[in-house]
Amino acid sequence: MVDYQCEVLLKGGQLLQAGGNSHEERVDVAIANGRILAIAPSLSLKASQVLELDGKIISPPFVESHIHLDSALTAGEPRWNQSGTLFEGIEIWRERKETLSLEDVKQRAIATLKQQAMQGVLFVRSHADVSEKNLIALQGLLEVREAVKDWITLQVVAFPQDGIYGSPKNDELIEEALRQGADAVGGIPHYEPTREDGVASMHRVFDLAEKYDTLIDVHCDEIDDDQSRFLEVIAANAIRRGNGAKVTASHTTAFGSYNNAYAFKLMSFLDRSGINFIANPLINITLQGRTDTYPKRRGVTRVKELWQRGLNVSLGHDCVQDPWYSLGTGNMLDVASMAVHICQMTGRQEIDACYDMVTWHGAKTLHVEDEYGLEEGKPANLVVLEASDRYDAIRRRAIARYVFSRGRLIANTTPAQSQWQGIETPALA
Ligand code: 17E
Ligand code: FE2
Repeated sequence: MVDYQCEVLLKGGQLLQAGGNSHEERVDVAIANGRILAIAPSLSLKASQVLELDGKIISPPFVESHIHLDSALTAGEPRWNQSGTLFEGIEIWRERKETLSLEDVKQRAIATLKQQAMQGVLFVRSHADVSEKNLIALQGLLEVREAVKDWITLQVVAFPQDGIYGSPKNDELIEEALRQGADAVGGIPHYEPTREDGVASMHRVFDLAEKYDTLIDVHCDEIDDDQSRFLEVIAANAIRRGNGAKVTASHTTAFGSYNNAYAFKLMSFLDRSGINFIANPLINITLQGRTDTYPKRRGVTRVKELWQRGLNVSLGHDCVQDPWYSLGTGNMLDVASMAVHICQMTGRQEIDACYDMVTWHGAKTLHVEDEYGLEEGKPANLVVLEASDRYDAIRRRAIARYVFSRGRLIANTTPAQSQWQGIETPALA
């Protein structure tokens, strides 16, 4: 009988390091009992499974820090978003959510999570619309969180899509969602009936987070209006309460439209607040700019400048085939690639940073850093990518060759092979 010392031995991969370049030297990684047992240039351990990686990169898993799983896979139901605006999307979803059932929510959420996991995503933060009279979206996603916990980590945000003060019952519903166990409290200040309501909703969100000890993730200033200024209310609350690390401002697309005099002042408050940011470049570039003629704004927050100042920025898909965005695959390299383009992060370190925004930075946003990363003793969550470094991974949308979750191989993908069948070109003399 063979006496195995580990379950899996990955041989000759390049380990990605947080904030740095790929390791030049190749390493072996041993997995045992669901955890990373050892990482060293060469390991001679008996393993039940040995995989030769031949220089492929070993990455910590992708982190999807912003998605709506309750609406995923409903594009076209009951109708297509013809204007392409956020607001038509909200109206279509309002009709679709009348017909939600638990089964419907759970089936679409799990199908989407599987699609994500097969592409190396093992940590997900999803919003659940709680401005919905029976809290079915929330209940469905809380059940899914439990059902999938052995292979993917799901966080659920209680998100009041129609505004906390948009209808009389919504304030009660969001609090009930926190009692039922949502991980984070959300908001949508730019869609509250008045500016004052928007400001009040932000104080309310911080009070609720304190009362139920949850994280905060607000859809904030998701509009091209340069007068939409709720981000400052979030920053001020985080500074006063000292909880910035647990607070996230999602979208903040209006920040791309603020005048620089205001933006520079705001930046120094953001520095002090230490809050996290999430941009959703696929969705921001399509939903925003819709009221412009030409020149047409990009409608994305100041990702490059926030990152340069050392603030934590991560990236999300936001949607996979829903009323706001009919495309989407769950692949985080699509998101990173779009960020490279619309945020103009084409410098070499900038491209690498966009990769980090869908991995380490996302883990920081989700507040799961303790269980995240490629270190001995941590849970063996990792992805082997068919790529030689981060830049190569983004450029070619490298496939996730092997996905390990809690030490188990949960998905593998075989590369497509193309063969040249055309006319041979004679070599030049
Ligand atoms: N709801 C919202 O307010 N904003 C979005 N981008 C999506 C849903 C997808
Ligand atoms: Fe969103």
